[in-house]
Amino acid sequence: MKKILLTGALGQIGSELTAKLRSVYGSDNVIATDIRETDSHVVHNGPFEKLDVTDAEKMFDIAKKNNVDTIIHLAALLSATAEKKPLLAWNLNMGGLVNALETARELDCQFFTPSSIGAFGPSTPKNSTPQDTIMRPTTMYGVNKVSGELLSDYYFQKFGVDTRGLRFPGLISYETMPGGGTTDYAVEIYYEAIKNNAYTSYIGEGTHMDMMYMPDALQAIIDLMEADPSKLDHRNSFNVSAMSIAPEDAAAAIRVHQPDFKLDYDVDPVRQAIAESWPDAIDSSAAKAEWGFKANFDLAKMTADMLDKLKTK
Ligand code: AKB
Repeated sequence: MKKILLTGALGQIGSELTAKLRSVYGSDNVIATDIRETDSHVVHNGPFEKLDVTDAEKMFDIAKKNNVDTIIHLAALLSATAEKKPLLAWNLNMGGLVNALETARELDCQFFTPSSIGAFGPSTPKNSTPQDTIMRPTTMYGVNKVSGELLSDYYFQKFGVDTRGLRFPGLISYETMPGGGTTDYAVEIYYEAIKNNAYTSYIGEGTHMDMMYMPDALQAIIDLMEADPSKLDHRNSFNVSAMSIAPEDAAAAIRVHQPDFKLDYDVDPVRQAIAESWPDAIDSSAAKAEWGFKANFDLAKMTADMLDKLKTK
């Protein structure tokens, strides 16, 4: 049975991953941490500690005290916030990562951290973006993600730390809102569809980006962590995507349920430029071949589930 330390456990991925891991590995075996402490199931339904990931000593102490054998490091600033505060992003995203990798090295832990489609840049092939290709991002977030992939590979090659990672697309979910990302519109559009039957998109018409529904993302993390290491040619990080959509595609999927749903645009130049520097559609075939990645939700199935869950919420 794994004993897992999670950072950023109150964030969009963390809040749902904590619950999922607790259901798979047992509540006491998942130690959730975050810089904040809120009134959440993450805090109440199992071990929780407040942790600023730039505090290396505290991270190490929590991991050692709890005898963890796995670290899932999620705490990071997303692309749009990182573009506004590049130095903070460098210090937090890279400082937190190196602290988490060092803790994993010293305590001999398995390690997971997400990379992103943001690791690619304008010179990367836009369609069927290969697993191994040009990576020259033009955002601070992208610089952090490429550096993180390389650093994670380095810890595997140099120190034998069992590092693994996924290049996540935009993640769509109904439990916790994302914050500060470029792909956040694809979550907001569903909330606004329920509240106002209308949405004004800050991402322009025709701008395609990869997306995935949260249940598929959580399963992908668990499947990769459980994968036979002898089958992994890659480690940090695997392309994974379930769909490539533009705002009008999400709107069309919503109109199947709400025919009068209205979409208009008020494009934010900063987030639009970030989106245009990323691929339109990445190729997940290495993840499929090496550890059996599979997405169960396409746009239509995800839209039906999102609207249903948000109505109840
Ligand atoms: C963002 O938009 O910054 C994230 C990502 C794709 O990494 N959702």
